[in-house]
Amino acid sequence: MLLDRIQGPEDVKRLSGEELLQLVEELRSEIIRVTARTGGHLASSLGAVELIVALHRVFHSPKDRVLFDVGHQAYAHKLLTGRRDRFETLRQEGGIAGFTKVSESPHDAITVGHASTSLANALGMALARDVRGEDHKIVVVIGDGALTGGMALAALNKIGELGKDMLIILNDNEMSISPNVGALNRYFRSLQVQRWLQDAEERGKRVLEKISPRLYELADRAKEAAKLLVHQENPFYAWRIRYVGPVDGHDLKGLIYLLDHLKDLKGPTLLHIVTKKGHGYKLAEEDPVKWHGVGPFDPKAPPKSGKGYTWSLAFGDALIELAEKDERIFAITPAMREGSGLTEYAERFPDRYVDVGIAEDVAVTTGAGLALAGMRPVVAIYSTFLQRAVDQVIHDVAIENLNVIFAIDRAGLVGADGPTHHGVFDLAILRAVPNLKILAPKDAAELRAMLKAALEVGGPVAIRYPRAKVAPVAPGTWPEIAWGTWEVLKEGSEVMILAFGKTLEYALSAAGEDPRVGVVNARFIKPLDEAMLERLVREGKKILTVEDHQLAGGFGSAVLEALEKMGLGAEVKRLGLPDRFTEQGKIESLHEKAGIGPEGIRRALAEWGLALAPTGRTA
Ligand code: HTL
Ligand code: MG
Repeated sequence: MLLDRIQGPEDVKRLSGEELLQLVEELRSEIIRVTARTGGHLASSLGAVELIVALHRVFHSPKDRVLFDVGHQAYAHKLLTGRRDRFETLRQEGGIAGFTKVSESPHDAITVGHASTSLANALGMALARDVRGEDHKIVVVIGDGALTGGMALAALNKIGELGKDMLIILNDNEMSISPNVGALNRYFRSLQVQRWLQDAEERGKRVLEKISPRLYELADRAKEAAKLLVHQENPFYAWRIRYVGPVDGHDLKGLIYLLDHLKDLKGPTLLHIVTKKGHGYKLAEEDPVKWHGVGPFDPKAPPKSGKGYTWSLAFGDALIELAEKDERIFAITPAMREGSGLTEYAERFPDRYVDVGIAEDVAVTTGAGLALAGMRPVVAIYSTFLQRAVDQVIHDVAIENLNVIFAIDRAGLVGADGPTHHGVFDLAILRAVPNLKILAPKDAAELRAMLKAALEVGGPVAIRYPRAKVAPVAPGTWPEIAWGTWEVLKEGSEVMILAFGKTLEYALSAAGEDPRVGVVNARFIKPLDEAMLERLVREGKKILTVEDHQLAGGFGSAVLEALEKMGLGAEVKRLGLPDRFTEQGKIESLHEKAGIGPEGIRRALAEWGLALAPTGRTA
């Protein structure tokens, strides 16, 4: 295999034109082969193979800086920059990351996983380069989805003003995870149509028939086209960013030619390339949404449809039933329709649904606007991405105690996506915000009870649930929940474990049948059930808190603060995630490592002299 000879980008520069094409094929096979075993962002990475080969052919990483936005499309980059040997470990515990990561390779210019950060990073690097009088190139690869983020647009605004030398490659596949949204996106579609029509005029109607994937088959034709394609009228014109495109992003020769010509231009240039998500793998091309991020699969057969019932689906189903009865319900997603379980809702209630793009800040403040206008918005958002909208929660929603419900998905450790995606800061952040209530259901029925209660109680309410399966409940199930109360699942004579969500299972499993150890479903994180806490402490029970969240500022901290406020002395132990970033791995294994799984809970109990047999019975 050619790939065996590629130790680094310099080796890409030695290949012949024929070999380059072969390299592209080999990269695709390798990405499919490994992703089938590890799972990962297959469709995005397949779509960027030609671009990445062209980049390493023309630029000199790591001297030249190549920044990948989100970093989920960069598998070919990993394979070409000395990580072939370790590629098998992609997304595995102890293995290489699914995104670019500075500590992993000098060729990874940024550590990333969240969208829209590349351009501001590039601006910083350009400022540093220029103040030091250095001369390396800066190249940004950003998807059409990532370009919907405010941070990307704001950085472009500044890059244009300062006229920084930089090549920005817009990798446009018309897709975010689901079909992309936004006015810019619409504009790009019209540009493509214009381009095709132009071609048709120039070369006769027959060209239209083969709206050709090989727009630049011949180098001299590319030259012509490159001139032609520098549009005067484009959205970047006002920002003083040179715009070139759109061109075929799977035409390797054409790309190399263009990059070679654009690389020395002064000022910022945006090259718009058009690619197909999943390119070269039929199943992924046909269903890029499903193949955006996949678990392990059989390369010859599509992954088993559906991965069982999840918290996301339980939320989506509940919201549909609520929306049927209450016309004020309005669902908002920042580009995560499928992941948040809103696919069916979006079909059923298209006029009470909005995908704002990869713009969590906009999602939250749009919720504020809807609430001010009398609606009952539900912002469906992953814990990790809510980090992007902290000020919007505080400033736009909480100050006026607006009726916005936050359905916080993927709370806790999320597994193979690793530290950029773990949802382990939401409690620490949200607990500090006045007016905001924070709840965590133990099952799908309780999630429904909480949604209903949140609508009744009003004001901002956050409901957090993990990336996990959950048992479905029958439609029409709408149990009541007494606001602010915890629930004793099992009495214990010596220790009460306070847990919620995912760690509740672990607590129950650790406690087993031992009569000394009880378990409480601490489903209200704010407000806490202070009455129950007081009762437990007055009965002389020791308190063990367990949370799938950072220890700092989390639920255990809230319990300690409440005890201090109530002037109650109690023996308390807290289990949670330590003060460091948790790496990628299998969720349950990461939980055990962090000491919040059943074993960790047993160990903590043992420290109190309560040795339990592995089955949970008294030893
Ligand atoms: N919100 C933020 C701030 N960051 C991320 N990463 C997401 C949500 C979730 N997300 C991805 S990849 C992706 C989203 C929305 C779509 C990106 O679309 P783009 O790239 O057009 O930029 P493409 O996949 O090649 O089409 C991940 O979490 C990996
Ligand atoms: Mg895209």
